[in-house]
Amino acid sequence: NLTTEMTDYMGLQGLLTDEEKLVRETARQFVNEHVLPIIEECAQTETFPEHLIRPMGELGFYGSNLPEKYGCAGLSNVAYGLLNYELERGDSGLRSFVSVQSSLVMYPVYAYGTEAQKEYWLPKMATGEVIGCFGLTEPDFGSNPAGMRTRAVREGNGKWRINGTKMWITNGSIAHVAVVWAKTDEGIRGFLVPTDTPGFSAPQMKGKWSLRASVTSELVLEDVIVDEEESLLPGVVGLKGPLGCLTQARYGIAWGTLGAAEMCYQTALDYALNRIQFDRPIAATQLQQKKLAEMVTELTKGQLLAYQLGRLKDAGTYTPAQVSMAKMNNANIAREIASAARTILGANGIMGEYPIMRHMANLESIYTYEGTHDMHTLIIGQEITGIPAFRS
Ligand code: TGC
Ligand code: FAD
Repeated sequence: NLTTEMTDYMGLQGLLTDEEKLVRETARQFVNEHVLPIIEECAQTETFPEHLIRPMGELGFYGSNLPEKYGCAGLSNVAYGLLNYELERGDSGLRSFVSVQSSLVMYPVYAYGTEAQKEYWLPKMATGEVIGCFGLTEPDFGSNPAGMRTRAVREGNGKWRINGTKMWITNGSIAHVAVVWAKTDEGIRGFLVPTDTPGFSAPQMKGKWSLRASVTSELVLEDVIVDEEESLLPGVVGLKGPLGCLTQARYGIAWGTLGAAEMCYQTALDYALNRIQFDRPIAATQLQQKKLAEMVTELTKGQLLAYQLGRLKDAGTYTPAQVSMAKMNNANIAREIASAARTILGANGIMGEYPIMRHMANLESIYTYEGTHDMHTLIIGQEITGIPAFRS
């Protein structure tokens, strides 16, 4: 009985262009047909659905807000956000795959790469022929990437030598190229490292209880030698390089989390209307109605926040702290909506037959990655007080 219509309490769809509506509907149909029937088994078996990579490329899902010149769709940022929403309605792992490819790999090539790097990599990444990953986090440096130990040293013959270890890297073991951030004598710099380069390995991290339908890996770089012209991203030096990419990805997450929330809300509403206890639907009780009313209210507020942020991004006037607010709020409310939905389903809420526990577990990662909830709180705190509370 579950509806396939978007939950749209405040007329969000009326604010969209025809192209944005089409993108959302195409992605929703793709998820209904190709993701929902298989995703629970993927999660149970800790498998990423690799067979969907090329079809998503054919639909233009990768780097969709980058220019058509490089084989991308050239969509608005709102359309990019809606795509994330619909994909994460299927599973956060699928949205993660597209986020990493688009915002964390294609974006730095586009924003910081040479013309030759853009022409070589972007069209192949847009189709899904080439898969990328983004290596910033290290075992001892998560929230504080400025402390990273990965080091790149000039060899003097147009080559660089890179040593270090990255951890928790989405797509790592299935990637053809890794964007690796490393300290150099000049500051932090980004390198495009083909994953078949001698000295590079990417062992998969198994045993997660969250994002099970997503590949997460370590990246180990032992005396990896790369060519400066092919590998170094010349357009940026310093932590602002990777943080600029994170701003793009966090924006997509602000939308994506709402898709997961919508799936949990709709499942709980449907269940509450059909589950009879004490001779009436549990939806007839004030307690369950309160939960459902709060869920749809938070979902709707999140949609309007994401939409306004998207329009600011399209106008080029948004700030990283505004992105932090949307990522922080929407990941948090999605996590709370999933948890409340779980209670409405009673014991059925823990079963894989319903999508809720999978989304609930996924959202624990989303609450933590791309900057934890706490870090985004502190980023907003810094913006409004002028005082960075991260460090003494
Ligand atoms: P700070 O001194 O504040 O900043 C250094 C330079 O960067 C600039 N900057 C930004 N630029 C663009 N976008 C942003 N969001 C930016 N934030 C800061 C800043 O203006 C400065 O520029 P300049 O020119 O003065 O050099 O740096 P800090 O070391 O004090 O750190 C600030 C802090 C804590 C906010 C930052 O370290 C942070 O955001 N930490 C969280 C780390 C994080 O989010 N990691 C995510 C790893 S990737 C990931 O999780 C992928 S999940 C993928 C998936 O599966 O979807
Ligand atoms: P820590 O930084 O050790 O934080 C632990 C706790 O301390 C948190 O609650 C945090 O909020 C708190 N804390 C830290 N500093 C402060 C402070 N100054 N004040 C108050 N509280 C503080 N990274 C990548 O580079 N690429 C990827 O593709 C990627 N994919 C990921 C996929 C998954 C499934 C997961 C779980 C993570 C991924 N990450 C990736 C890593 C992710 O970005 C980090 O886990 C995240 O930034 C937090 O770092 P940490 O886990 O080391 O936690």
